[in-house]
Amino acid sequence: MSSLTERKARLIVHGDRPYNAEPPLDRLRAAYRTRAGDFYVRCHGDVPEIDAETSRLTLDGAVDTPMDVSLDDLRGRFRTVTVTATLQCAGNRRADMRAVAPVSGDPWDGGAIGTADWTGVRLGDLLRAAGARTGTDRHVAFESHDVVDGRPYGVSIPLAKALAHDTLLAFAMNGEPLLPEHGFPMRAVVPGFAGVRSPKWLRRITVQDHPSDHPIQAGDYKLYPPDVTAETADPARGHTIDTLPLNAAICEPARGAVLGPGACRIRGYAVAGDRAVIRVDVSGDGGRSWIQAALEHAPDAPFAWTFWTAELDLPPGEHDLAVRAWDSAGQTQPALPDDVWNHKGYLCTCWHRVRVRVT
Ligand SMILES: Nc1nc2c(c(=O)[nH]1)N[C@H]1C(S)=C(S)[C@@H](COP(=O)(O)O)O[C@H]1N2
Ligand SMILES: [Mo]
Repeated sequence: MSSLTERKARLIVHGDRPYNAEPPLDRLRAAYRTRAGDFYVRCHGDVPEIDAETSRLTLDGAVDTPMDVSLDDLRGRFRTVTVTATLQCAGNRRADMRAVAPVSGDPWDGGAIGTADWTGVRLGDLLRAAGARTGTDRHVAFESHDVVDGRPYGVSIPLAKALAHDTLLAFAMNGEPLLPEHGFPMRAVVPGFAGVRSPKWLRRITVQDHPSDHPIQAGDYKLYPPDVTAETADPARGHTIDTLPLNAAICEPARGAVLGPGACRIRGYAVAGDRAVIRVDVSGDGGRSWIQAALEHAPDAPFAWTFWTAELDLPPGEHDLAVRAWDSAGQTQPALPDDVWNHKGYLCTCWHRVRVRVT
């Protein structure tokens, strides 16, 4: 395994403590399954160092039989499965919103996203084995080993999502143990939901009748209307960001690229939360006309992104490339950052635009 310093040097680093970084978009687009060292890192506190031999996981709350198990017990007791899924930060593409007005948080480009084969056990298998009591307003709360503002990182998901087939407690990414910055020795993977709901360095799971009251769940990661400011935001009225909306980005060519004349190959990704991407349109004239891209998707991976490729013949001059995807509900993306702007800079899903010059 490479060192953290070596891995950092390959990424665009937004901050060291906490450590936040994303890959350049052309490298992101180079492999359908993102190499662990190229996978964006989003941390709210310091990366904890955890001993996999002694580390334990607790499951308590509204269950018949609470559990307190080592990671070896966990693997021994439950079937190991692999799910190909995309993980995306709710702040992905936030940088594009700054064209409208300032936003809080790191200025992520389109690289706060990645796709991997996640191997672990189904969270639902644990919950069923423990006799989790079902009910309409039940939540599964998580607590992790890292500390954010004096409290352990904590979030929750609805029980129904915790019981879903593809929701995992993962210990491997693309067949290798998780890297420390991605949650070693074990994290949750909640496909289709914002990355924040997939806690890394997991230590406790609680079944309860209310969402987690940790600040990350109760205060952050809420979607507000554009007239709400940091001063007027009321978390109780903000929408909790769980399922992610449709999004797409152009990964190649890069913004500001200077290209030779002739056929220009445009490549990127599209992702649709818990729906499927059915079509991707690419424009060479800022959205006045569109052509359809060819799509590439892993079979049997409903929660993984779609790679796409299109070719445009561009005459000499400046050109505004744009992309928009369509999902299985026939919905597409808003055109402008003005359409999606919010002061926290979440869910930047407007058409991704890249200006290039052809000489
Ligand atoms: N314990 C813990 N889990 C966490 C976080 C964190 O700071 N601490 N960040 C979350 C956020 S906001 C995202 S987008 C994903 C990022 O996962 P990655 O760093 O493996 O890409 O982890 C989530 N899980
Ligand atoms: Mo995130």
